[in-house]
Amino acid sequence: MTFSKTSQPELPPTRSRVLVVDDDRLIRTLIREFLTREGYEIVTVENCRQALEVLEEEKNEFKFLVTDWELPDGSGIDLIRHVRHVVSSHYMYIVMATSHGNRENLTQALNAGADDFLAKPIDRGELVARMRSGQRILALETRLTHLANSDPLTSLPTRRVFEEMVSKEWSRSRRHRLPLSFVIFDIDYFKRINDVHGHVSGDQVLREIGRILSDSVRKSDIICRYGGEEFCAVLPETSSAQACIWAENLRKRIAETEIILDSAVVNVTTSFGIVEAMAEMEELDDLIEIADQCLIEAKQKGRNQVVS
Ligand code: GH3
Ligand code: MG
Ligand code: MG
Ligand code: MG
Ligand code: MG
Repeated sequence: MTFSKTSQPELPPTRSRVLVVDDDRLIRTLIREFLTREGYEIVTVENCRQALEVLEEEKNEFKFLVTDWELPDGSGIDLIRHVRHVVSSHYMYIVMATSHGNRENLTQALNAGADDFLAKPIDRGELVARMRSGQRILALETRLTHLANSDPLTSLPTRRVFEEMVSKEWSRSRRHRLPLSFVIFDIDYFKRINDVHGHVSGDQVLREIGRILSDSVRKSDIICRYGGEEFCAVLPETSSAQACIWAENLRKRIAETEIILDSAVVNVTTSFGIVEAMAEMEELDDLIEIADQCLIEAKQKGRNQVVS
């Protein structure tokens, strides 16, 4: 059997942020130098208190934590335990760096939640290699999260993720008394596309509509493929009048797009239902129900239009 010579797969360039916790200034400087050269973004702190402050503020930003064992105001072990407890939004790769590298300590650090162990004095090659091993785990996690959270056909967020995000955004809008609009749209006579051009072409049309939708929203808007040929958008800080203008533009853009299939070029139209969230509405289902009524009306009035 022959093995490929390149043992390290090429990793994408990274701007991953690393939190380094060590009371020794020389160590902090060394790690910063070694890892900055590799493209990492380094934040250094001297003790547990500062580490917690930084994590609290920018919890979601750090992909790595490299911590010392003995810190002026506590132990790295407790810090790791705490971080594992509070950071649940993503996986943080944790490396314990210490000169107490005996087997017992190693076991204790791993049991507390560390992923890896780095012996002091710090060797550049070893540090970089251990970080790279962490990158592999994190890349896998990112891929799995994407797979679990996105519709395989259009890559839009799934309905479950959409509902979670909408619920958070809706609470925020209520707190700040900001408008929020819900838009649902459905492809007109989509069954015909499948019947005339086949299911694969139907899928191509859905992908193209998903792409146009993604391309038509702001970062703060929340979108998904809601069902077979139905899509949704939640537009924060947007009144129903503003949402109608947005939907009208999207409707036109879709109608004007020539979708190139394997055997033909087609145009499709879409019908829209829009509702603005009101104080008396309590659940997403209330919004969907009213928007759905508007969508049905748009269909009855002849399709290819927006009803609010
Ligand atoms: P209307 O204008 O009233 O919306 O008519 P329509 O034909 O679009 O609506 P209908 O609900 O009768 O048909 C929707 C079709 O969408 C039927 C279903 O087979 C198709 N569909 C649902 N999901 C998919 C999918 O993932 N891929 C493909 N190719 N077709 C799908
Ligand atoms: Mg120390
Ligand atoms: Mg339809
Ligand atoms: Mg229908
Ligand atoms: Mg439908």
